[in-house]
Amino acid sequence: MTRLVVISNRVAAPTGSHSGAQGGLAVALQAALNEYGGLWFGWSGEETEAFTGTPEIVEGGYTMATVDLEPQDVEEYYEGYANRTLWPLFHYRVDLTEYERSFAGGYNRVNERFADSVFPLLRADDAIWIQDYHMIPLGAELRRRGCAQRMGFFLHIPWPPRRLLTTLPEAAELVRTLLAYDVVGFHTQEWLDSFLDYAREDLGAAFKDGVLSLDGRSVRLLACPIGIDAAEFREMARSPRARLSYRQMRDSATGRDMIVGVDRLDYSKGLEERFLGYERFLMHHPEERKELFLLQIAPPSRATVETYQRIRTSLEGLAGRINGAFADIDWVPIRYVNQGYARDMLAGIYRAAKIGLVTPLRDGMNLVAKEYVAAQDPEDPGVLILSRFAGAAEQMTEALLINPHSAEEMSDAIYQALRMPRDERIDRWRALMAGVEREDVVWWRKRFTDALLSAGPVHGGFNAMA
Ligand code: GDG
Repeated sequence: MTRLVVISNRVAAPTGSHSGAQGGLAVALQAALNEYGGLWFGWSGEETEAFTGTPEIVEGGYTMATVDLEPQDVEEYYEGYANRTLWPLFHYRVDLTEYERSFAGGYNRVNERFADSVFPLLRADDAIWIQDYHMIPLGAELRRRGCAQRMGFFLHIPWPPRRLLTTLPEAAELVRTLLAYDVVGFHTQEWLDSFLDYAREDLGAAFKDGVLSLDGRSVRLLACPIGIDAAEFREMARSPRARLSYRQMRDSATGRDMIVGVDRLDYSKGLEERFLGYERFLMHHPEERKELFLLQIAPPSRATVETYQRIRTSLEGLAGRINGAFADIDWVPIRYVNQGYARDMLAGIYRAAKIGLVTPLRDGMNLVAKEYVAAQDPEDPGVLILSRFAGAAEQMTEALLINPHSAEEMSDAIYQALRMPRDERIDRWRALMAGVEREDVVWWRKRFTDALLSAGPVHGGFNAMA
């Protein structure tokens, strides 16, 4: 039987536990690998003096193989090219993008090292699925080492518009490496269209029936929105720990309505704009002030990168200013929390919130929006307010869709959500939940792997840099 090999920057141990603090990608892939069995390869998250290339192996529901990286690798590949070049650029933030040759060099070097390390672990009939922007050139590196297996790549973040991508000195080279894959997947048609625009206009690629052709290679492009493990999440929302956190939140709310936001502390998530929109609401609706509060959970991420330190400082200032301006002895408008919570506790917190405020400025998909929906009480569901610029907005059209840059739109949506009759909340929630259940993580995984498996074995000879 074909084995699934997943390769991504970070991997999660095959423990099957739901209580750890994990990102959306980790949860989604664990669900896929547990069902399939297989191999998950990536960076251990650890540093070593001298790269050995020999993976450490952990066996469980699937096999986990990880390698340590040298400090310079981490600096140039992870903190540099991945987090300071590709992440901001692909989230349309040219103003925050750092264009350093050393970053690009480190990125290519580490992808070569990953290829060297994983290549001996591969079997002839594996289907290889490489994840995300850290590893765009890995497929090309594997092909160079003689890898003829079926290979797919999935991008978890947006693909930027052509005019923005052309600011990247390595753009053409990077895009050409994607031709090493048999299937390339994006969350939405919008990201796929942006990719296609660049490939056609700048590289002269042809496109017909979902297949992109360039330099004698053909790649199937797929819009394939990721979902959550909806059934698991719904169950988790009813678990004893979720009930406990639900009860704790309701008690501490003392009859007030809660708005919840849950995001990694990242500038793409629009946290400052969210606070400003909420402030606008407090200014425009003084009568509502003490009837609600905003709980913003924002565990720090990428804390060694300066832009992330800046956003943390700026948000603390903003929360302090808004609380200073509006708080009373018995009420604080924003509860701003910089730590992570176990997933089952999060499920209880989502369920206790009358409004889920998910307002990224740009987001590949956004799983929090789907988790919020899955955690609701079907008899008395809360309202999802969702940014038009999250990939999730393509599917979740029954949410209150807003432009997160507009404080007024956000304020109006909060008001509408608070006033929304129960019947309308139920109608919207049912439609949203049906989508979350139908297009869940298993659907996503199948859609992608079906396309990958039907690609057929590869006819070697790929050389992207030639
Ligand atoms: C990238 C793309 C795309 C958050 N706080 C805690 C916690 N989380 C979990 C959430 C959710 C996940 O992290 C976040 O997923 P998102 O999708 O919202 O965002 P990114 O981390 O930026 O993920 C994104 C995703 O990849 C998948 O393709 O949707 O667009 O940017 O699952 O629940 N989990 C726990 N404690 C927390 O405090 N346990």
